[in-house]
Amino acid sequence: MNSLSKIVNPIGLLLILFICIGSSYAEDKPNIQFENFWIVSPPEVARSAAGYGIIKNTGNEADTLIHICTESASVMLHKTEIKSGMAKMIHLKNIVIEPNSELVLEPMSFHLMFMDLSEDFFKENAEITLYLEFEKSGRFEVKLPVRSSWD
Ligand SMILES: [Cu+2]
Repeated sequence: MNSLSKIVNPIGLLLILFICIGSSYAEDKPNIQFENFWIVSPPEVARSAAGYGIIKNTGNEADTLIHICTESASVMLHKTEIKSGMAKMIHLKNIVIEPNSELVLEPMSFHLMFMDLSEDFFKENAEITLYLEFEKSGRFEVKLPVRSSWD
């Protein structure tokens, strides 16, 4: 009996340790996810293209998007605002994604603005790799297909 408990105890302790680490991990961390990201196919003479999608934070802590970049263009996060009947694009250097919320990038609202487009954008079945860096969650790599419509 004694020798059995000596074997069981260390395993039990390890299990408790793993459960503790697991639960604290889930309690106070952001959980960033990306959905339906894509780029509107630019006409051949275009200098810029817009990108849309949803950034979700299903975690219990806020996180801040601090940097976006791609090797295929220069890219910024924009927000379109209507001021005295005129649509104006505002450049956002960073944005907080609150816990259990999402940032929707869509026309006439938040969007990715790609400029100085490389040939990558005009290839058939083009796919652009976007890097997004968050203050707490670090760096993500998201593939964005270049498409001509919403379907
Ligand atoms: Cu824009």
